[in-house]
Amino acid sequence: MAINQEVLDEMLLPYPDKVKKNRTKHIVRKNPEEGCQQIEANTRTVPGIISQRGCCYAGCKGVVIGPIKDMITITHGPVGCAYYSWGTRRNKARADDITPPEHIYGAMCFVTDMQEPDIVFGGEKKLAKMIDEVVEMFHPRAINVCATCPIGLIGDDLGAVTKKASEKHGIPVLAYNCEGYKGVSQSAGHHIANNVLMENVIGSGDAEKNPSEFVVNLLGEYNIGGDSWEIERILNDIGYRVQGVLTGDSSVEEMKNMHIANLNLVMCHRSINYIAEMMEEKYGIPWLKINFIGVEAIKKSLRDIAQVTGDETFIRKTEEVIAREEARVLPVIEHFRKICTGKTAFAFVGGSRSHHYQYLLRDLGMEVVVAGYEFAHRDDYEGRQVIPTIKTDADSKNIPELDIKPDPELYKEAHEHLNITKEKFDEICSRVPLGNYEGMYPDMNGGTLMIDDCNHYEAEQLVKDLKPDLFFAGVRDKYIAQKMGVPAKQLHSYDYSGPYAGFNGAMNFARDVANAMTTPAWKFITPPWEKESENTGDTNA
Ligand code: CFM
Repeated sequence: MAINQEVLDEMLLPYPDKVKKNRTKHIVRKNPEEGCQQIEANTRTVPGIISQRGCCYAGCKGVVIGPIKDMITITHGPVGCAYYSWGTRRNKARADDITPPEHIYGAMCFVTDMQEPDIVFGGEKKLAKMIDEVVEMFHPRAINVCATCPIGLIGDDLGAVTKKASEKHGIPVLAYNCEGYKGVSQSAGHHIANNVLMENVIGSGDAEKNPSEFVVNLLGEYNIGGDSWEIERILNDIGYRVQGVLTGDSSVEEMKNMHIANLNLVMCHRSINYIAEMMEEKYGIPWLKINFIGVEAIKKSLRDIAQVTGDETFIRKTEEVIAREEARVLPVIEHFRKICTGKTAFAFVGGSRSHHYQYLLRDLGMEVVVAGYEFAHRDDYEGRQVIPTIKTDADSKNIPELDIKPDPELYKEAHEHLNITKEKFDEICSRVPLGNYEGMYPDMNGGTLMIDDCNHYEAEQLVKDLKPDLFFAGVRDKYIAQKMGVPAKQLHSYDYSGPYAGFNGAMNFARDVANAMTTPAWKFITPPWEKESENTGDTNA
């Protein structure tokens, strides 16, 4: 489905000139003739526009730090910041691998509850007292303290308080200066969390490598609706050992020893690429982009991993697991595919899912006609190639060499691809050995639309004009679509369903999507554009 320029012109029409100029740069209609078109991303939202973005604190506390199950995370700030980031993300955790099992805190909410006098006179004493109380009551093995906007404004010294508390109680107490206003979105918070974890937790354990096993870490996977459990099931079946997941269902013990891995698998590049790169630099662990959303994508990811190991046993086992799982899930998916084929969808999600879910929707015969990220950077849209290079230094000499040697020229070109011709771009894409040249742009069809930081008004206009069969987004924009008679599903929390990753996830997703579109409820909703027509007496609408 190609989208006309008129639809865009109409959408941009009510904007003042300055806003129109700004928003135009964030909207790209794909024209394959033009090579890789540039999109503006990771810049400040126009004030006054109803954005779907979150803040720096949300990215740090809510996204990366929140799922660590055996650390207590204290929000230093007003109760609202803690309350609205409490238990909303559905990052599941098990208690059975933690001793004692009551030492998991994901279901609890800790906050210093800053009041007016604390803002006036400072909140450091209150924070120190709260850490003392938390240690006395819960005896946690580590504590995180996340700052909210007012903390930075009044100048509380988080680092000094946590350092003192750490010495006093003999446990790590980590400070995250992730005041909400920092950066332009939650993306800044991911970076802050990555830095603190890397400096203080990862690599601090004393586990040793066992040459007889191939160890992987799963990075950028947060176990929403049980996703990482399903991915781990598949990886374990093939014979890999998963040392740690960042940070879905993760624990401090696991994270401390993540440096012994042979390979890092990166699911959500946006939120964790910093750690992947730092671990490569510090410990020589290569990393590979993977995507476990959609049967074809899973197959490709598993084969890529096997290729990196260069091990015949893994290669054979991978094919066995794929064959076994496909035989089980494809007939189920096929049943729902009949309902879904030919349907169109919009996808507006954070910083990786709008792209990852395109594969799963394609498995179902659906086309994503409008896609956008809330806070991704340009490399997430346009693709960024990373070729894992297995080092042969003393630390990793037990790992076989890659079959396909990375081509330094290709690596260089990939980073420069934004300024090259379409021919060169296509040539690079076809030469990428491990299929990890990922990004929204390369995967979309000509004539479809990419929108960065799509706002409430734009989403509404596009639904009205293009009438998609399904609208994928978050809780903020889900109901815009539903009130217009278009079924909507949350791709952040999965609307209490899941997992959607892995082979089982693909079955769940197919079922949920087919159900969403076939429920008779939508027949009872008159969309606003039809009501407008009724008012004007236009009976042709
Ligand atoms: Fe990564 Fe995420 Fe996402 Fe993200 Fe998020 Fe999320 Fe997301 Mo919601 S870490 S970028 S900040 S995949 S919480 S698990 S669903 S916006 S697309």
